[in-house]
Amino acid sequence: MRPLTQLPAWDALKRHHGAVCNLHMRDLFATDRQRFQKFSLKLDDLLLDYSKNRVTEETMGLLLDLARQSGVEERRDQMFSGAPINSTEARPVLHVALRNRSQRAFLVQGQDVMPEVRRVLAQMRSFVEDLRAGKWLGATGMPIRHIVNIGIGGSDLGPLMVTEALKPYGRDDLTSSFVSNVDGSHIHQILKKCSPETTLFIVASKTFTTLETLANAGTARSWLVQALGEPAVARHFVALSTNAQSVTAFGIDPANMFAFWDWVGGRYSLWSAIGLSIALAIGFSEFEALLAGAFEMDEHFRTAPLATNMPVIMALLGVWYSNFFDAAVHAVLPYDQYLHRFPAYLQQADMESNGKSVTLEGRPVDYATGPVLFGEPGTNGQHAFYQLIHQGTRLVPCDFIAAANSANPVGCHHELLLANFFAQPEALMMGKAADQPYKAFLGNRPSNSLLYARLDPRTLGRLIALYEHKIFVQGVIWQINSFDQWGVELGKQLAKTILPELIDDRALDHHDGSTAGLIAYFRHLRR
Ligand code: G6Q
Repeated sequence: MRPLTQLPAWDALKRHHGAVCNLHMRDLFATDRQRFQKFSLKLDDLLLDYSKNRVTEETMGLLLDLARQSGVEERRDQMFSGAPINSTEARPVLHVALRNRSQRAFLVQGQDVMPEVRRVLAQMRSFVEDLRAGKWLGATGMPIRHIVNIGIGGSDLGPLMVTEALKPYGRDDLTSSFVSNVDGSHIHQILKKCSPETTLFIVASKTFTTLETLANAGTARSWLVQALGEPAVARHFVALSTNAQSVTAFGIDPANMFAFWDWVGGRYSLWSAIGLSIALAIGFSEFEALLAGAFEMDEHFRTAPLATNMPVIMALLGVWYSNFFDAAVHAVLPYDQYLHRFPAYLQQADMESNGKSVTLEGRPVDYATGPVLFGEPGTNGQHAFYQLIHQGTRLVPCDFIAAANSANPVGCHHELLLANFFAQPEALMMGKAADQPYKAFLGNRPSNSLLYARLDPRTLGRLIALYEHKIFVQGVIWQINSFDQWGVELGKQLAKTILPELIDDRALDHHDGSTAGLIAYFRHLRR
């Protein structure tokens, strides 16, 4: 593979950047009345307006050349064909198979995985329908009223974000909580609200070895057994995992386990059995609508030409700012309270996938890769960090996201919200002259706007898949493996070594001075 910085399009973009970096978007709009039409894409009701970016038609042409020269199409086809593109773990990357609504086969080592995918979906459907109909009862014959998902990282962030986003599709008599942090305060606060007789615990862990999840599951299990006795575990615990052996060893009946497979990455797993908490909250047909929305985006990504391919366009704009404008951050700003966990979810999806500095061939990269992603729902963010986006010294490309229709049309709240959604990108782009320098806004600050009819399961599915594929395309261009997470694995090991040192007074001299000093002081405070 030719190194990224030696591709002809890279060089051309560098030269082009020199020529266009001082153009002001205000002028680009003034001289081209068709700019919005030229730089926007529509997929049914989902609109991406990318006209408020520091690009010309030539820029987009060169960025598309970069995508072609980087082999984006070939790599995309490899992903869909089940090739082991997660090279450091020698695994295929097939979250797209989990939401495949067609009859197409997805092959892993020559074997179609779709029958197994459908089998688990059917198992989930029957469990969800029974529980929601009050047919799956707790050990004392009471219906389940509270679901507690115990998981962390990919086994938490996706289901939590979606359950929050689709709250209007939930039921008041069936509530959900998510325990992730190993800090005992997290589970303590949640158990306080639960009654053992009506609570179902979902232990969500791909590996079933994650320390945080096992500690929380163990605490939940003791709490339940203390109240209802050992046999109650079978009615109050289910597991979502690839590791049947450890699930059984933990004491969960394998009949209550929902499987998935090592070709599903943790941060791409909400479409798998890991989505059980979502399906319980919103019902199985709405869960299927979520899958169908993602499938629509998959089909678009798989078949649309690069120039009209939404994830590809968003990815290329990100590359333009990261690599040619040295933008180190990216803001995701949903004007939707229900999407309040969307930035946190994307933080993992993006930063765990593209926070890499070694190429697929093992060479250190000599260019920037994934940005620091952050965000908050509008309008709250406006009263917090937007100041820096408007007048700070850093370039912060933003994605503004909103639905035209609210799930709760209260008074004129939605119009007020959307007035801000339109005003902020306009102000960021236009800027404002003033007598006093501190009141002046330079403008020329780029953003995308995503606008759709309403935040329903289908649209959420489309949105998540849009970002998943954007991240994929960027990883291909940066020539990194977006699907491993050795930094996370390191964390899983490190704490294990220190744990015994907190419990007894063994020697600390193998640590650096700071760590040894901190542990010694901790021991002192605990005495
Ligand atoms: C995701 C990561 C990571 C993982 C958690 C939980 O892509 O691999 O966030 O999801 O570490 O792992 P388990 O599901 O195995 O408990």
